[in-house]
Amino acid sequence: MNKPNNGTVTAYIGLGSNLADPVEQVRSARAECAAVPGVRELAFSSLYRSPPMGPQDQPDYVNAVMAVSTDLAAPALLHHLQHIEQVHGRVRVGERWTARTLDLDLLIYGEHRIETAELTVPHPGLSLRAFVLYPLFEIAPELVAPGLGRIADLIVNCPRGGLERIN
Ligand code: A4P
Ligand code: MG
Repeated sequence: MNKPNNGTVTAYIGLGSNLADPVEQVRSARAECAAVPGVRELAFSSLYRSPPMGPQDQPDYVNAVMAVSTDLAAPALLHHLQHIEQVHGRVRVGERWTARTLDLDLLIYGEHRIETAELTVPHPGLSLRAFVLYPLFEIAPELVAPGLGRIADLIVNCPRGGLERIN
């Protein structure tokens, strides 16, 4: 499913929010991602709730993963995602892993491995994070993360923690 085809790549975007109505933040971000020129939605996971990774004095997160087909280059796609974060009032503070209205991570971009100052793909946290692996497995059970292996194998070593699917 993630083979480049005629310049079109299947990419996976991780969505997360734990401020200002997280479910609505994620739902509206889905529509905004799908509306980016050169991006088409292929699949969208269930919404999942989980306790925060990182500082514990922040609300639970709502997460989801979206598969898209895109003819945008990876940096261009990232810039669109960052713009959507800004529109959602995302404030970047000094500390890592603090509460946010919206976080959009480029998890996988076709079969590409990218290592630049602004972009690491596959996303470095992918293989350790239940809130990424479980929704990813839901929509792409056969997927292989370039350099990391099959999602189905990664998930075996990643306990769910407090991750729950939201009905
Ligand atoms: N960047 C590099 N590679 C990528 C990529 N593949 N996708 C750079 C997106 N961005 C990438 O990101 C910092 C820089 O990463 C960007 O300038 C970009 O060029 P940021 O969004 O400004 O900072 P951040 O998100 O606070 O930092 P970080 O380390 O990316 O945090 P994460 O990994 O996004 O984690 N707990 C739960 N339960 N659920 C969550 O979703 N999320 C976080 C944030 C913490 N705890 C969480 C969750
Ligand atoms: Mg981020």
